[in-house]
Amino acid sequence: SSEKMVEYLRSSVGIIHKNHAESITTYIKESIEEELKDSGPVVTSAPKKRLTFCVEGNISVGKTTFLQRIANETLELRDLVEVVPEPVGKWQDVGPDHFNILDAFYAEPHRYAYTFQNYVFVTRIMQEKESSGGLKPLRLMERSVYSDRMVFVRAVHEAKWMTEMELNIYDSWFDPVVSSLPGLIPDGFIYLRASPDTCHQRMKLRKRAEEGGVSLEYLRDLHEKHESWLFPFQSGNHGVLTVSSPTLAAENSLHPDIRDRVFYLEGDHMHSSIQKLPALVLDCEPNIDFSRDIDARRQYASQVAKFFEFVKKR
Ligand code: DCM
Ligand code: MG
Repeated sequence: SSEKMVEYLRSSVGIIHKNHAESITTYIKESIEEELKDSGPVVTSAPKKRLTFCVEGNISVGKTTFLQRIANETLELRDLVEVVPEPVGKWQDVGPDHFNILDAFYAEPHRYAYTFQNYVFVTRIMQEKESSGGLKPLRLMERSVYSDRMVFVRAVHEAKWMTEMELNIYDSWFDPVVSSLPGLIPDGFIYLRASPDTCHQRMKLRKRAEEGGVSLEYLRDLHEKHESWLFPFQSGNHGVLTVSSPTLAAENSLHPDIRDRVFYLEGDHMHSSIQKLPALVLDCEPNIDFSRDIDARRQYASQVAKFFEFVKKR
């Protein structure tokens, strides 16, 4: 019923659940107060684990805007949600010579694809470390080492910008390093989904200097990789991750607002820890404009809060 799902997601674009548009702040605050009540005296209770979600999606889909808007929806929310942006700034300014490796990669992909992906990984570890001391109960990270591996490394390898040897070297350290850094493993994913054409439009508007040469075709490749990883249809041909609906029990504990939007990653993967992780799929087509549409913002913020609540209870 993949067509059905696609149809559903298409038709649901723009639907605002007014009756559920309660403030995300109140919602999260109440659940945290409840949790504090439940956990008894502070001294005896073990420190509560923070939840981390990785926000995934194609170039220019609107991840940064989404994160800023969710985090700044209200003043109080800033105390509850920690946003960890993608370390693009570090990629544009490497070492004392201020080398821009993002630019070098797009200018000479054959030469720099491996070096760039290696550095992307290193800077994600740095970001994670910098943000891991925080006390906020919810952490939203822009992308992850998993999309690096599942989307970008696959795409640049298929484009022959990364050789067989370079891919083997990448794979030889990826798993061992990730396994030794549990902070890199999220509790779930939020997939911001839009067509490659929509992303291409937004990319032209944003005009990031380095991305002048990014073609619609490359965006299509990246889109396809996101889809076969995070979107709910059986894509056995890729041999990576597929997704399935939650079990009946899990589904019953899902709030109706997000029941049709949560799926589980399943299948063989180079890193077993992310099997069975839930993913929330959010449509980001042009008629969803976070910078202007307050209702859409509220609706999505509330869906994130419900997803948070659901994962917390698992
Ligand atoms: N990028 C990449 N490989 C990664 C992660 C990111 O090539 N593993 C690139 C894609 C974009 C930029 O970095 O050009 C991040 O921008 P955005 O957040 O808008 O996708
Ligand atoms: Mg961004």
